[in-house]
Order: sequence, then C-alpha cells, then structure tokens
Amino acid sequence: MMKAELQKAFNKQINEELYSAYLYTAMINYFELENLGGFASWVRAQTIEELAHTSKLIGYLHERGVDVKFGAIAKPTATWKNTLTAFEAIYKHECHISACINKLYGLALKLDDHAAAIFLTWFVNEQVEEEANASEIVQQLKLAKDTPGPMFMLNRELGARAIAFPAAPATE
Ligand code: OFO
Repeated sequence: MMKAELQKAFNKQINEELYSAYLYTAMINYFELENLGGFASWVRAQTIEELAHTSKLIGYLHERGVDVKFGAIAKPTATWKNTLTAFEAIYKHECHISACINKLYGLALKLDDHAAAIFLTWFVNEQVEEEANASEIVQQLKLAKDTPGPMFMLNRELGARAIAFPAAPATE
C-alpha cells in the first residue's frame, strides 16, 4: 500500500500536470490570435502531452489501488508581451515541473517506495527533454529577434510537430 504522504504528493503532481495543460491551452489561444498557427500547433501538441502525463500518473495510482483526489486548478496566465516572453515562461514552467518531479522522486525514495521511484524515473527523464525543447526554441527566438523572415520559418517549423497521445503503459 502506498503511504498517505506519497499518495498526497502524487495527487499534487496530477494537479501540476493539469495546470500545465491549462497553461498550454491558454497559449494556444494567445498564438492563434497572434496569427502564429505553427506556434499554436506546437503548444497544442504540448497540451496533449501534459494530459498524457496526467493520465500516466492516474493510471499508476489506480494500479496501486489509490483513489485520486482532484483539487482546483489555478487560473493560468493568458497573455504575454511577445513570442519570446511566452517561450521563456514555458521554459521557466518546465523547470518548475522538473523540481516538482525531483521532489516527488526524492520522497518516494525517502519512504522506501522503490516501485514508485522506478515508475517516476520516466518523468525524471521526460523533464530533461521538456526543458531542452523549450530552451532550444527560446534560443531560436532570440536569434530571430522578431524579424519576419526567421519568424515565418520558425512558425512553419514548429507547426510540423506531430500531435500524438502517447499510449505508454503506466509502469513503462
Ligand atoms: Fe511539461 O511536463 Fe508534464 O508538466
């Protein structure tokens, strides 16, 4: 049986993932209204990925016989000064999520729940990718300096990101 303290921490992470999806949804709205369909498409894919993270955590709790407790999801920021500040916000948010995951992983180890810790290694690795992706786009936007040509290219490049709901099993 998973200890109550760890159950609570998993539930908190589910809320964090749902907030991530909510934040990226607000960004879809922002980029669509800025006529940056490619950027909107990238954050749409990200929204779906966050829901997949949520589903993966919920699936694992169910596997452990834990009842999921749902809390209120905070209102996300919905406007940004420009594309660069929006992506800087994404990078900062993903760093926050990495810190949350590391804390959860640390708690699983502290409570001697090695099965939960092993499950969470997927998320630890995923966050390396999440941070790297956001950071790369921030660097590209800094180089583009909001000039039409590079922004057009970047918008097209980001629009090519495939949207897929990963069907990975909870314990993968
Ligand atoms: Fe963006 O990785 Fe989950 O929250």
